[in-house]
Amino acid sequence: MVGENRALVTGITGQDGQHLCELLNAKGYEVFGLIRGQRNARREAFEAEFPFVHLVEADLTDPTSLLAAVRASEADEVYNLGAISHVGYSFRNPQLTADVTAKGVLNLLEAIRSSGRADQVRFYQASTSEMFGGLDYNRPGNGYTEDSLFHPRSPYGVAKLYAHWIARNYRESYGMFVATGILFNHEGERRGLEFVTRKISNSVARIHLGKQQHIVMGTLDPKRDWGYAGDYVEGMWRMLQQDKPGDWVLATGETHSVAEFIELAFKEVGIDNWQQYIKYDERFMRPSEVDLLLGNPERAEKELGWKREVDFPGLVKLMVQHDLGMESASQN
Ligand code: NAP
Ligand code: F7E
Repeated sequence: MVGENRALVTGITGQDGQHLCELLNAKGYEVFGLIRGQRNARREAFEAEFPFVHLVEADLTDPTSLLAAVRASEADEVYNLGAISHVGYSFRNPQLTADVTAKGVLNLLEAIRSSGRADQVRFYQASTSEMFGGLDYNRPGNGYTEDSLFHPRSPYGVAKLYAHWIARNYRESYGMFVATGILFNHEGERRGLEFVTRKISNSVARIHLGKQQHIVMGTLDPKRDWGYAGDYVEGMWRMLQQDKPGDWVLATGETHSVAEFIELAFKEVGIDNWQQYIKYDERFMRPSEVDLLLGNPERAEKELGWKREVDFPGLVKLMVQHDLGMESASQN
């Protein structure tokens, strides 16, 4: 049976894609998800967990495949979550990052125009706090807003800034319904293990269970505005239900250091002297770092009626408890 609303989600196998497809399914959408690669290692597990999603084979770097995906889905909402999203990796593979994270958005917007569906489609672009970068001169005291100055500090941040502006340009030039969500870090039990919060929650669970001795880390000083991914996909959806498209920051309005995350995570398993479990490796350092991110979600709270529910201690607890369960059940 075909539902009333139809959504196409790129990056559906990623953290946000999984939360979003669950949310859309609960709201009665027919959900289509882009899957890439000849044999994507995530496909089998994804199909088992989300049998309601229609997977469409396509790649953000392949315009022909995107046009076919837009036509096949006949979507009225398109969420562009697909990206090379790891900041550290983007320094090692800057050209691939530009091709996927920057030009991929252009390819998708052009596919929508070529399909003749530009007037019917509402488009969400996954913009990021990494576009602000976080140098002293552009940092407002009460947090970055939709109007703050951008100064990206990584190939990822630069690629996302192009994506952000080309999305806005298609809104202004062609009158398309294009919304951008400038999202600050959001985490949870579905976060990839390559990101710092999940690396910590998983390692703490493993240390507690005697499966691991140390966590090998880069700098513990940077501060981030960390929220829960489940709360943030609700904000994405709300952006596409507005009368007019726009740009909205989603953030918690609080900032905490990597060290604070580690401290709370260890507390969750009854360990206070966490420093003895940390080892340093410069492999995890970046050529340029974003020292402090703090968002101001006032516009989203006022216009979208959105507010994060999970707070920082709640997020750390949720992630460590999830990983304790997962690691207890696995032999490795
Ligand atoms: P993620 O877990 O890293 O997922 C990225 C997704 O992009 C994966 O599904 C991946 O598919 C897909 N992808 C990579 N290369 C692709 C390509 N060439 N063609 C099509 N798809 C491709 O990211 P996330 O945390 O869910 O974030 C979702 C989006 O929000 C991303 O655009 C990210 O940059 C942005 N964002 C995230 C945060 C955050 O804190 N999480 C904050 C602000 C903005 P495979 O499974 O095939 O690898
Ligand atoms: O790093 C430091 C690292 O990789 C957070 C992406 O979703 O959010 C994310 O980008 C901080 C950085 O996230 C390790 O140097 C120390 O200061 O978890 P992360 P990120 O770079 O903030 C933004 C909003 C996005 O848009 C991105 O897509 O932690 N750090 N030691 C480490 N980071 C990692 N990954 N691993 C370490 O061992």
